[in-house]
Amino acid sequence: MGTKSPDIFGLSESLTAAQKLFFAQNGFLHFQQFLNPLMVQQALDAMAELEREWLQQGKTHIYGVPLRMGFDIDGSPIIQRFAFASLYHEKLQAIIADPRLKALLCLLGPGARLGEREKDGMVINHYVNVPGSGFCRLGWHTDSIRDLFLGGKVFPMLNIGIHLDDCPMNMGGLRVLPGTHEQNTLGMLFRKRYFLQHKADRKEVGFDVRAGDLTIHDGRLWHRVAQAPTVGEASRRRVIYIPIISGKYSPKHPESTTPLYHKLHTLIK
Ligand SMILES: O=C(O)CCC(=O)C(=O)O
Ligand SMILES: [Fe+2]
Repeated sequence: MGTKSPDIFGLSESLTAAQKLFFAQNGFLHFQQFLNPLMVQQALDAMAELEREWLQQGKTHIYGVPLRMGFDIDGSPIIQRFAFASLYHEKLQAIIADPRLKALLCLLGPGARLGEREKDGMVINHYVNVPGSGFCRLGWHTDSIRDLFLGGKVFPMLNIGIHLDDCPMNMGGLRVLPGTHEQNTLGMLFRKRYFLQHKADRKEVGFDVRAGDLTIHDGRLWHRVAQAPTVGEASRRRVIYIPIISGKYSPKHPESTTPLYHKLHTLIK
């Protein structure tokens, strides 16, 4: 098993030199209580409302990105991966508009912005361990592989995670390989078998996450989501992801076509 992440920082409106240094060396940071319990509950309520709406409307894609469908503990249908969620709910929009998130932009550099309309926009992942559940873990990967796959060039990007459930390290959850954001292209391609490999790495780091915490990782960092050791309610894990990107602004729109990457991804998972 990996070690616990030793560094937890508070998020104020600007980052300290120590935080920036830790990020440069390790490729990730963990901040406690970005959202207070009331804000977490509002986000969960918004997510549930949006889910009801999208299921009722029979939506399968948002801005060309496929929704991942699954089943809850009681057998009812749920959405396990939302895309562009902030564009469809004002409470989720408010999270992306929180001025404290701006403090994180400096980690990417000049021209950095929150990708509300780009990539997959605000993603929400909903993992739950039920017998036969298809989405209770995620194999080793980097987020930047998409760029390599789509265009051959990696554009710098970061991913902010806003965690909506408690997830101590012994309940599974996010695992990262510190420092791997600095690897060469070969390392990014071949260190692990993309999405197929789930085994713990000796050097991986996990997090004792409380609902409301925020993590941020470099898109080139190797990471995975470990499966909860229990089934049912205790295994539920909901996380909002927001990309930080730079470079040419390339927003998607409701009629955007499905990227090839997502078509293949649906096949291998
Ligand atoms: O759920 C998480 O914490 C990580 C998800 C992830 O790595 C991804 O969706 O690319
Ligand atoms: Fe990822």
